[in-house]
Amino acid sequence: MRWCLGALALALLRPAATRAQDVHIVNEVPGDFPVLTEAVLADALQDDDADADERWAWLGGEDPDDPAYLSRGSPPVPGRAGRAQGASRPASCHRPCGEDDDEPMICYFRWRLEPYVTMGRACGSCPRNVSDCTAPQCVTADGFEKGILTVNRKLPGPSIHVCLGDLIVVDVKNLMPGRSTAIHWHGVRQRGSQHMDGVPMVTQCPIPENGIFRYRFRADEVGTHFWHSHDGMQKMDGVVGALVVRGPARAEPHAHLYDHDLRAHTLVLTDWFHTDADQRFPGLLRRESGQIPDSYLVNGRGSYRQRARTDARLLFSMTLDSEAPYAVFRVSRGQRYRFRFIGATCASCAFTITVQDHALRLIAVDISPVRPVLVDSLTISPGERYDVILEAKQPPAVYWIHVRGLGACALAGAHQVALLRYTEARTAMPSMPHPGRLGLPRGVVLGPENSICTADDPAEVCVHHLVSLRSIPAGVLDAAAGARVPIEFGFRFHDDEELFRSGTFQRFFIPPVFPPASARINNVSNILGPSPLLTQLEDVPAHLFCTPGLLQQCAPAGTCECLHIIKVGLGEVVEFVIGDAGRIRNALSHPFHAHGHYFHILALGLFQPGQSMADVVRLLDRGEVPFSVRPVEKDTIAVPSGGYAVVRMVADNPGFWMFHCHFLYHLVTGMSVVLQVGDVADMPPAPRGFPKCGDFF
Ligand SMILES: [Cu+2]
Repeated sequence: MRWCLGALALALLRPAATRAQDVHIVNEVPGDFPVLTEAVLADALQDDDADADERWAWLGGEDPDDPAYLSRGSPPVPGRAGRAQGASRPASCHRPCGEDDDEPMICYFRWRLEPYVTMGRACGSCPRNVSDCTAPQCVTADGFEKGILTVNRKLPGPSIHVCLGDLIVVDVKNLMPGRSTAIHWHGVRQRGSQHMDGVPMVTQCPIPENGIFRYRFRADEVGTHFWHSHDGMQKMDGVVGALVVRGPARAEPHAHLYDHDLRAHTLVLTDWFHTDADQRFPGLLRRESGQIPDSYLVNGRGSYRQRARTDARLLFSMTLDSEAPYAVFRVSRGQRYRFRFIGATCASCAFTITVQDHALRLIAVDISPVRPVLVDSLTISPGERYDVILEAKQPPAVYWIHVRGLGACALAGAHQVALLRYTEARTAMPSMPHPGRLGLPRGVVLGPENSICTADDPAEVCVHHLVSLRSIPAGVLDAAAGARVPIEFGFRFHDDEELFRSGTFQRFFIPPVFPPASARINNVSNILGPSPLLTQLEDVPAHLFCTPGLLQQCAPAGTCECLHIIKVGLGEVVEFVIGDAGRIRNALSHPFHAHGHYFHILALGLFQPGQSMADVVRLLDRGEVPFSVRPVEKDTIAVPSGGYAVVRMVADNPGFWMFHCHFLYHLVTGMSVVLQVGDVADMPPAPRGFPKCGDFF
């Protein structure tokens, strides 16, 4: 059913303050939602001190890969050439931002989360008949048939492209049997909308099966963000997508450097198992062991080539090759394009992305615009985003875009390709052979793994050496911060006898190579309660909380599971020293992500032999750790393997916020803390009728 009737009804009901010509229903949306009533909208408008004349629109899931959409041309956006001429979609929240006649819109989405499949019946004869691969509701992934989880039967899920100041409203309906869910808006601080952060048992009750939860928050920060399930392993099975907020071109420091900033040039980069992500936790011993992805996907697309293996699967290698269409990114010769790379991966690896024969001018990291730097490859960890400018100045042709797992994912050969196609190209595929698992020459690398760029090597650029173009808040660069919080993360490895003692049930996972492990911060494996801290603090059982006495007993070799809250004062400048307890060089570079805040990257370092966190703190106290002069602001920082990161943030957003490693299997086994910013009295009250949950016995 199309929503024409609904639109008509709403147009009749609308108050005089809104304008009839602004109501547009742009496509088919799932039919079993309650209508977003005028009363709710009026409520929304009153709650936000926005202009009463605010426009609003309804959006379904437009698909940037939809051939019909592409044939109409991407909606124009301001670039150097100003407002481009072309087919604009007036109802879409994706529009030129900050034009004189522009006003904030309400951007409304309806999402259905449900189990689905790749290469299922919707895909007809794909890939034999390639046109079937773009049929409605066909999800190809890398051509390997498997069960997945989807939002509106898309992989990745619907992308959100809005302008600064828009109100984003997303109704999430959970149709996944036997699963709860919650959606986190990664990179959105949720100032004033703390209850919309989407973390089960921290900011909300998980959405139960058949339940609907309405997320509602302002797009108050320009930049490349994304969204993903923060419940269980759903993100790795497909519940993930892009969220991009654009601002006025006049406020964009790099607007003069590119001609186009197209929705179609957003790359959601995911890693991909050929099994359920759930099966990897705690993990198997004899087959599909560890948590190493089989491949990567670029905007949900790719192909898979069975890598050479020496295990039993070799017998089946002929049946595991699969071809599905690659993601294609179109450019015209002589034009300059802003590309947005989203590190939406989950496994315990960073990955690198390279575009054949095209250097990339880095202009933003997470939400920070930076002084431009020319690189050939970028290393991206889960949770990070990078914006680059690609100049289409090579001979018109088709070029490879290569994504390659690093560390353990490199050993496993996990990789993917996509295509950069000049519109003037006369061939469909690159003339160069498929770059395979090893990929393209990496050239100058942003974020080289296992390096903190101390060697003055021009082929290495590190994130703490980038220059932010934003002003630095008062106090961030002072000699001493208002408070210091050491965060030493690592693992406790368990022997089988201890782990499987009758009557004990410790949480663990089976990493590749190493013994069973639980993940920890400051020797504590964090657990959450049965009720959210933000709304039902009094319902969280007292015995779950880490107490000062218990924390003192949490020794490196001991077992310590409790609800780990670190409180900081509202408005304080807080310094985190995030250190790798493993002290192993060339291993994992854990990406730490803060909810509700951005932090400034002041320094990255490597622990010297025998050096402790306390030693580093002493160096900091003596001013012997050199700080970045204009540190970039990020919400996710990859801590060097065997090293540390020094970051500072202004704790100006009261609430309970997750602070955690963004490797999925580390998060679910306890590598997190909850930051309590301010007192409970500083936090906003729960919205009226907010769902509750908890124990009953
Ligand atoms: Cu980790």
